[in-house]
Amino acid sequence: MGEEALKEMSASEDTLVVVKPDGVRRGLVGEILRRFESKGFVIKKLHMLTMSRSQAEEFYSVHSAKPFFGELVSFITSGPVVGAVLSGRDAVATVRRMVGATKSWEAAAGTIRGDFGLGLTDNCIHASDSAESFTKESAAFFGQTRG
Ligand code: FUP
Repeated sequence: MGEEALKEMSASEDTLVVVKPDGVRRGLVGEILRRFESKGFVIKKLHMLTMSRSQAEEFYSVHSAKPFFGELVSFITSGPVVGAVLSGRDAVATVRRMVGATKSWEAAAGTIRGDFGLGLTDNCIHASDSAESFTKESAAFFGQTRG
């Protein structure tokens, strides 16, 4: 295998995105996944579910001490969400760039949050911010699901 191909392989990583209840309610699942596929990411896992309260508390455990934790848990459990494991080059950072700033009204045009909303808690999509977060969040999200 050539040096470039080896570099490409080692740069590949996984990340988790979750289309939030507002994104699902507004019919944005296809559009959001299309952007990641068009960019070149491979969908390795895909699952729709409605999170239980305890699952949401585990998923958002890094925020458990924050004043907005209750609101976050209530919102993420308010309807079905779609989680996808995306695989590709520098996935964590690249997907975060495609997602855009947390405050949707400030997010740059061309990003998902910049193009599809004005919310904060309801900002269409979650994406892991590190490899460690990916490991924790996907365990909370996929739990015992197979494959
Ligand atoms: P991000 O990684 O961009 O999703 O944003 P953060 O980790 O900063 O925030 C986690 C979630 O909490 C986001 F969905 C936004 C939400 N949030 C609030 O609801 N209120 C706040 O004051 C800050 C963040």
